[in-house]
Amino acid sequence: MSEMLEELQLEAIKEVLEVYPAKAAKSRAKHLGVDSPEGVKGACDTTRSNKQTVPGVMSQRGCAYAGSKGVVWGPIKDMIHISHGPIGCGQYSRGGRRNYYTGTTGIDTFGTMNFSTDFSEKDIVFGGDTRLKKALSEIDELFPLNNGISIQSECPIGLIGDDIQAVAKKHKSESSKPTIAVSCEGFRGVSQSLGHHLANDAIRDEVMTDTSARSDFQSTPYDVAIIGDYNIGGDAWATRILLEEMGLRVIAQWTGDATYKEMAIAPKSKLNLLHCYRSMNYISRHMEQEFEIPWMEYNFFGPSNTTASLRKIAEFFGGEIVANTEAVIAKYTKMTDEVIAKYKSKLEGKKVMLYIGGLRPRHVIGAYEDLGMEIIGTGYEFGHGDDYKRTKEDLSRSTLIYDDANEYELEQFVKKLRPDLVAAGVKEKYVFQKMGLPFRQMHSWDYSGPYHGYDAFAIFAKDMDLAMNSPVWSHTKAPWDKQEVGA
Ligand code: ICE
Repeated sequence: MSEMLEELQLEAIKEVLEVYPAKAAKSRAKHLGVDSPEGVKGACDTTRSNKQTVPGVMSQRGCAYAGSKGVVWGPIKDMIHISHGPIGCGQYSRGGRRNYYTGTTGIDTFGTMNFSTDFSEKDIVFGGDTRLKKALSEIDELFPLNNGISIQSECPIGLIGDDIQAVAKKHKSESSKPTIAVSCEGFRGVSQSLGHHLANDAIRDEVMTDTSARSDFQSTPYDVAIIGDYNIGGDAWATRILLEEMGLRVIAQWTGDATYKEMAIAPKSKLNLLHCYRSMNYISRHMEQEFEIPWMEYNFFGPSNTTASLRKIAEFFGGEIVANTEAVIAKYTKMTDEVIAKYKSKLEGKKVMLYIGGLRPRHVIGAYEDLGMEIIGTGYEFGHGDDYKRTKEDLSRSTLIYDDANEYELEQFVKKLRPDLVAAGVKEKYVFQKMGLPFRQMHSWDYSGPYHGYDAFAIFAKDMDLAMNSPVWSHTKAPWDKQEVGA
């Protein structure tokens, strides 16, 4: 059975490549492959990744600005993040990611607002520094409770060579509030991944160095920081509940529902808990080197991953934390067993193909498997070699691996492998739904969530069941179920 699946997967790659001109086929072949838990040297070891997308191809990737403003900086709620450049980037990156926060928007929190210097032709020709200066002072006048400003560069800024660092420095000295310029122009790098890195570097240089925020901090032996949880649909809140029940104190949440101060006090943590490795491994390594804080990766998708992660975290602290953790696991296992009992019979054996950004293509596998579902294909839009290496541990069968796949490839792979569910992003959603296939949006949880932790598993299971077993699919047919007419 597994051999048949592998054959089909290899055939799918071959068919996709046949259509390309020779040069493109040669290049794309390096990004596609098959791997399995037994595979000695499979696609997870060899796949080419983090390379420039072939020009002219419809990529699903984002840009450096998306990685910095949209992903890392945007969720810090009490700062104002001004998109420096034309209006579109700020507008398109506003709100869609669903990183929840508490506070009064427009007064002390600003997460869903769009601040922009709204560039026009004149600014491109004559430079935009004056416009930026004006915007910064307007911000302080209109929103006096902001706890700092970050300037997020869009493409034109780097092209025309404005000195935003100087503007930021001047504003910082005048306002005495953090003013942080990030040169995350969209054209830099090959995807949003460089934006994560640039954003981490700015946190390292501008926030970690601000010791005033942590000078009066009272430590406890159980202080942890959640790193790389963006609180999509409340994920970080669901995570926090479990860590607190274990007896740990969460002193910072990066960056979902975070404040500037939470960013600055993280060096006081005893252990950094890293959920999204891709977007925040840089700063975790930095804190390890600079402040000697160890970091640990964990995975809160589905009960199996959550339980294993809780035990790993507890082991670090030992003593009563271990006992507390076992009690937490016992308490929730009853509930998650009931969820599995309710949904497994309807979902067992269903085949899933995933295509997401830089973490979830491996992290969510276990959650599907807890429901008896099978992952037959997965890929990253912008994962690096270390992400693919980590993916291997999560594979349970022969799996098609695709890096930086485009619409054409995904469509062909789906037609060939015929999964029961496609779980990817909004750019893919309607393509597959129109093909008559159940689909779940795995970036912003399709208006649902949270998906992290035990309670959230009930939501995840219900969402997958709704997507797969909705009566709507009896009114439409996948292309391979249709009778050929007149052929
Ligand atoms: Fe990390 Mo969409 Fe988040 Fe990951 Fe990252 Fe992005 Fe979100 Fe996706 C993200 S930070 S926005 S877990 S950039 S869902 S890597 S692509 S898989």
